[in-house]
Amino acid sequence: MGVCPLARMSLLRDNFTGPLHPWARPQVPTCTCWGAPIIWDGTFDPDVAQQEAVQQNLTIGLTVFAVGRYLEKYLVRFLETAEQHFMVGQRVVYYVFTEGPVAVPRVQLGPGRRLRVERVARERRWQNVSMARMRTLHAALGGRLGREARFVFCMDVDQHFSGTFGPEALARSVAQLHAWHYRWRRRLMPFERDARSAAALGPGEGDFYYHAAVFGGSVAALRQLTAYCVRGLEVRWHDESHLNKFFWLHKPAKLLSPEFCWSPDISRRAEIRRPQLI
Ligand code: 2GW
Ligand code: MN
Repeated sequence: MGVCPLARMSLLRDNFTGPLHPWARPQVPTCTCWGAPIIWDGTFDPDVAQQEAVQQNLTIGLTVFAVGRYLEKYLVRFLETAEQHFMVGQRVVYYVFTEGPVAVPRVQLGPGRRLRVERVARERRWQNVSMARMRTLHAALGGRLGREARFVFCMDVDQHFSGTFGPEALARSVAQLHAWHYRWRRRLMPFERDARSAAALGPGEGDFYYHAAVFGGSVAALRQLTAYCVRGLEVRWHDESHLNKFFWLHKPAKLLSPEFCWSPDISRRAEIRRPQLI
C-alpha cells in the first residue's frame, strides 16, 4: 500500500515542530494509507473542534451496557467521569442499556445532558452479551437514539474517563487502536483467522487491530456496522472479530490513538501522554 500524502508530508517536514499538526508527533503514525487521520494528543486543536461542533449544534450519543454485576461495579464511575470529560459543552444523551433500570445510579448531569435508561433482557451465556449488544444497538440507532443524536459513541462500561474526550474524536466512522496490539506486526494481531468464520481475515489482510471497547460514528454508519456484526454473530460470537472485519471492508474515517483507551497494566510508554479512558 502507498504512503498517504500526509504521511509523506510529515516525512518531508520532520524538522517541523509546531504544535497541532499531524507532524507534531513524529514518532507515531498520524495517518492511515487510506488517508484517515490517527489522532494523538497534540495533533489537533481542541478549541477548533469544539467551535465547529457548537456551530453544528450537535447532539452526541454515548451508549453503554451495564448488565448484571457490571451495573453496580462500573456504571457510576463511568458516568461521573463522562460528565467531567466526555464532550463537555456539547449536547449529550447517554443511553444506558440494563436489565435493572431501577438500580441505575442517579448521577448529577450538567446542562444540555440527559440520561435514558433502556431495559434489555439478561443473557444467560456471557458470549450472548456482546451479541445482544450489537443487536440492541442496531435497534436503538433505528429508533429514538438515531433520531436524537447525529453522532454516537459505543463504549464498554468497565473503564472510566481520565482526560478530555472531545469533538475532535467525531467522524463518520471512528475506530479505536487497541492499546495491547498497536505496536504488533500485522500477522501477529489477533484477527479471526479461521477461514470457517464469517469474521475471518485472510493472510496479509487487516490494517490495525481495533478495540471494540470504543467505536463511533454517524447514525447511518453505525447502523451499517451493527447490521454487519449482527449478521456475522449468528455464526460466531466474538463481536470484536466482526468489528475488525467490518473495518477492514469499510475503512474507518478516523482512528483514535491508544491514548484514547489506555490500559494501566501496560508499562509506561513515551508516546502515551494523557489517556482519555483507562
Ligand atoms: C461479559 C463477559 C464476561 C462476563 C461478563 C460480561 C458482561 C459484559 C456483563 O456481565 N455485563 C455487561 O454489562 N457487559 C458489557 O459488555 C459491559 O458493557 C462490558 O464492558 C462489555 C464487554 O464485556 P467486558 O468488558 O467484560 O469484556 P472485555 O473488556 O474483554 O471486552 C472486549 O471483548 C468483548 C468481547 O466480547 C467486547 O468485544 C468488548 O467490546 C471488548 O472491549
Ligand atoms: Mn471491557
